[in-house]
Amino acid sequence: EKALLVIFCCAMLACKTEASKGVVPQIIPAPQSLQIEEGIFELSSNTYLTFDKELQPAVDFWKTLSSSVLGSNTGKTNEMRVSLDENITNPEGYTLDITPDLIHLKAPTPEGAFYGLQSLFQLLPPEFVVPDYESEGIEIQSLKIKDAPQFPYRGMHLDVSRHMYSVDFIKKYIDAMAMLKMNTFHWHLTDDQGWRVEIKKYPKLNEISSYRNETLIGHYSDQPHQFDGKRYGGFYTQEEIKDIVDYASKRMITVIPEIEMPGHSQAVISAYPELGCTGEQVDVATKWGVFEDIYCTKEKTFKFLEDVLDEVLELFPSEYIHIGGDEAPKTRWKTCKDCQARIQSEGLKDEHELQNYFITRMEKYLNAKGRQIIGWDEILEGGLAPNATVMSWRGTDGAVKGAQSGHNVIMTPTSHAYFDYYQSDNEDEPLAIGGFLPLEKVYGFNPIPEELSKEEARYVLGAQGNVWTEYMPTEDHVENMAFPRMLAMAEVNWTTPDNKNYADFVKRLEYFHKRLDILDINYANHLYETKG
Ligand code: TNX
Repeated sequence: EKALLVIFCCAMLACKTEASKGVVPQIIPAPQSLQIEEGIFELSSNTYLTFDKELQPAVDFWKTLSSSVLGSNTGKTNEMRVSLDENITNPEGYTLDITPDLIHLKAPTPEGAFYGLQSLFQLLPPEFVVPDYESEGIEIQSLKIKDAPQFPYRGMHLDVSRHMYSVDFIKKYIDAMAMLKMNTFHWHLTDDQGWRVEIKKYPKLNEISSYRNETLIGHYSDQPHQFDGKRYGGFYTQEEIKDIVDYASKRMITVIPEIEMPGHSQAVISAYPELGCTGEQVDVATKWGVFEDIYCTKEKTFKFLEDVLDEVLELFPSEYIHIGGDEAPKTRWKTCKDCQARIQSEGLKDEHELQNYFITRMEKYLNAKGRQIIGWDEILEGGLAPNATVMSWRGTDGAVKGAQSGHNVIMTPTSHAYFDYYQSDNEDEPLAIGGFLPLEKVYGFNPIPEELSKEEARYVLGAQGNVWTEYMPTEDHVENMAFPRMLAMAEVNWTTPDNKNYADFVKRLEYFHKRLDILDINYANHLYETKG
């Protein structure tokens, strides 16, 4: 009997040690420093929450996440305190100290507090977000985190022109970004294959430009496709857009709209042929590619674009407006009377300088309204608009040129940031646009081009994952391409290179699968060993 008792006591002790460990921290993106301490904090409905009112926006969000656990705040067994600390120098930084009696989060801004809460959230069991999740007390490991992002711009892009996705899906995408401490959603709203934003002044944009006579583009385009008579597409109403922008801002995410010009504008020209060079009617594009019918540089076009932007500015309070600028073939401009007359009257050398005239003119318009422009690296063509930020996608040359001439740059090179590329060479990979970008390569990305000096490197605002959707007709498919590469991009942007480690990331990612499952995110999960 004595022996049994000894065994029983040992077993109890073992249990106790097990319990005193809490959930091992598995945070993505990895914090700058994390130190495990002795003891466990037990989070429950008796945890007393206090906060400085300056940080209220972050705390409000926490309450929506955790209402089932932090319901009553009556018993006061222990405390969670969110306090303002203006000594933390990075405006998005925070410290998180967890001891058995107190969770103490300190931040200089609501953003910093929000990221601290996201880290805390990742210390809780993944089931925490399941409605009605009941817990007598969630054990959290005592620890000290000191954290701040490496880059101020941490972006994800989504193309909704080639295929459109529901408002709920856009919110789900934003939720995932927020969890990963990303802060910018680049919303690619217009392209040759469909116009997706409601514009009241030009109703044909939504009656005609928002729909095409073909459901599928991408790989289906080479095969004969029977048009079933139903138009395909749609657009987001201004009310829906306002709702999304507000939803994102509660999650500390800025939504930057992209309105493409002068290229990728065939959908517009299908509704308003007079804005093109030939005046001829064209259809909303049903295949992927680069199209020659682009905006003409006549006054009527500029008036149209200014009117459109006026409505766009009402919907999007972002400092930046993305005006495209990529892949604008000059074929039509070469033979267009209006464009040639413009070249003459402005004393320009050629059509490349005419592109620069176009972008600079739109920049002036937006600057006068207190906004800044971002353009793809083609905006370097024929000279760079004075205040523009360059989004560098064709390698890093654009970024190097931009930064060396004192312009801000955002890194999205195809080599490391194109999530429409294949992510594995498994045979069951769905058909993709080509290119090969496995998870490990995304993870290894250093957004600062080698050619830049320390001084010049300051112009690199950060990096962004791009999700072009020619080959992604469904929301499930988008998720499969975006996850887990989005997680790697989050760590590229947040974590300094000396704190990055791919093997460790993969371990944390495997743990993260449970979270993604609970959030019903259709991630690809066979990507960690790369063959090619
Ligand atoms: C080029 S990247 C484009 C997009 C396509 C993408 C496909 C860029 C600025 N333009 O229109 O969707 O390639 O990867």
